[in-house]
Amino acid sequence: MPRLEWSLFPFYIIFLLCPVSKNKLNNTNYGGFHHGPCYDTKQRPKYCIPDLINVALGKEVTTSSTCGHTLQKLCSFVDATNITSQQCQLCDQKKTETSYPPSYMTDTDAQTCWKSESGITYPQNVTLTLPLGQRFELVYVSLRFCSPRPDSMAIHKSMDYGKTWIPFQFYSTQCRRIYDQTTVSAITKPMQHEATCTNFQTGVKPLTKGLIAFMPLAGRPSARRFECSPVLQDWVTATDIRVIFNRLHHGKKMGIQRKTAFYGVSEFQVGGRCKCNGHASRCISSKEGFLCDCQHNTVGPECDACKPFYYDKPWQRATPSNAHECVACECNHHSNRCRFNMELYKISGRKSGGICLNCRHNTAGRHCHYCKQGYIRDLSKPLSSRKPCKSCRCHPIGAINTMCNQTTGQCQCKTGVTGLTCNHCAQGYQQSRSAHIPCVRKYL
Ligand SMILES: *[C@@H]1O[C@H](CO)[C@@H](O)[C@H](O)[C@H]1NC(C)=O
Ligand SMILES: *[C@@H]1O[C@H](CO)[C@@H](O)[C@H](O)[C@H]1NC(C)=O
Ligand SMILES: *[C@@H]1O[C@H](CO)[C@@H](O)[C@H](O)[C@H]1NC(C)=O
Ligand SMILES: *[C@@H]1O[C@H](CO)[C@@H](O)[C@H](O)[C@H]1NC(C)=O
Ligand SMILES: [Ca+2]
Repeated sequence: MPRLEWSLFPFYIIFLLCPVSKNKLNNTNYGGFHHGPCYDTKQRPKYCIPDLINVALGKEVTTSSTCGHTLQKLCSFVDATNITSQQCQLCDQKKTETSYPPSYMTDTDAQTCWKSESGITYPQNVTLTLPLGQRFELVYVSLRFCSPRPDSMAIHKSMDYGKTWIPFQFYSTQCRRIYDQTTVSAITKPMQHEATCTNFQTGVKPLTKGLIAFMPLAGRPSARRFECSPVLQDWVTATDIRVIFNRLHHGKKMGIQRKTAFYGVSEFQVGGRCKCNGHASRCISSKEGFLCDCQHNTVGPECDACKPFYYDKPWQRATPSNAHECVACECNHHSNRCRFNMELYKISGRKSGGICLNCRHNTAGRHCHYCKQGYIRDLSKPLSSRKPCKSCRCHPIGAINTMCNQTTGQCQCKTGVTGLTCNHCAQGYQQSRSAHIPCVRKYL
């Protein structure tokens, strides 16, 4: 794991979340003991987010220009402050020692450096496209240069895997001229999901190892309440990042010649978190990319669904005031399948909407909480036992059918028949040989 630029972002990492309400949560823990940031010390579910990771690491960057197709001379500075410390190198892709491929931007080595072709002049541009492979919530995009930083540069993002692009941030010494944007110093609420242009981080010095770091939430009014701001959650979400270098610094005074100047990047980092909807504190690298380690009985690549049988409440994103854990259906251990019903959920005062399916052990009902027809509750056993119901045992000849009154156990007897299970003739009746009319009136 490469070192992240922590020192730059301390103010940012500690952003406050929405105030936690005093509502007592009473979530039942259905499976074992829970550890980690998604549960509190009393085992109650808690809003949690995954760690920040460099999601660009090892990813392939596509560039519109890389030096060395043909032999070229590129000049850069050795000393960040000394304009006479210029040194020139040859770039030639035929040899590894003189190649500067795009993979050098996302490796773990700060010394290796990608270099564009030299002699690119405005309005020609150089683009870097970085597909992230999935959706992330971005905390920063940073570029470490091995050339002077660009005079004008734009960062765009895509949320649909590169179909459409949205401007993320502009950097320019001349925002109006290059990007037709005003130079913005403060971001107001209505424009907090819009790109702005700044001349910050555009100076020619340091001549080498300069940094451009963009933090999509920095200075946005709702950043402190990020978890409660769908606008900002959307704003930081991206599947791809594109950087467009629009104009180089150049000039005799600075000792930079157009012919040998280039864009060079040694580290392209994107700090991001997996999108787990507040239900995971880590995400795990797999063949399919990063997958959330979902808690709170959720599943899915972004913990965006309740796991099977946890359908008593509708799925919801967690917030700092309510973890919105998925809750198991209450089926008294007689079913492991259920479905959610919104009507029932509303009628219950938004408490419970699960309906158990295929109740076993002769049970029936939404919660498998009573006995099916022909059975009566065996009060000597708990409802959740494997035999909570016993057969009515209605007499096959004496009773009309196999069903009995579920509170009293009384079977429905034929005329002249009596007893709980309809097993003998009533007073004034005597047994016959007919199965249809088992008891007939006595003739005195
Ligand atoms: C929490 O739920 C349990 C049963 O699940 C109940 O006994 C307890 O009284 C509840 N506590 C509160 C504070 O509602
Ligand atoms: C600037 O670099 C040049 C060449 O490396 C060196 O001769 C000169 O002394 C340096 N100047 C300063 C002020 O360090
Ligand atoms: C980059 O330059 C190409 C042609 O050189 C142009 O078609 C494209 O629109 C430019 N892109 C941006 C974002 O300026
Ligand atoms: C069951 O028996 C009780 C008590 O006699 C009676 O009130 C109830 O109506 C009976 N239930 C049915 C479904 O017949
Ligand atoms: Ca590198």
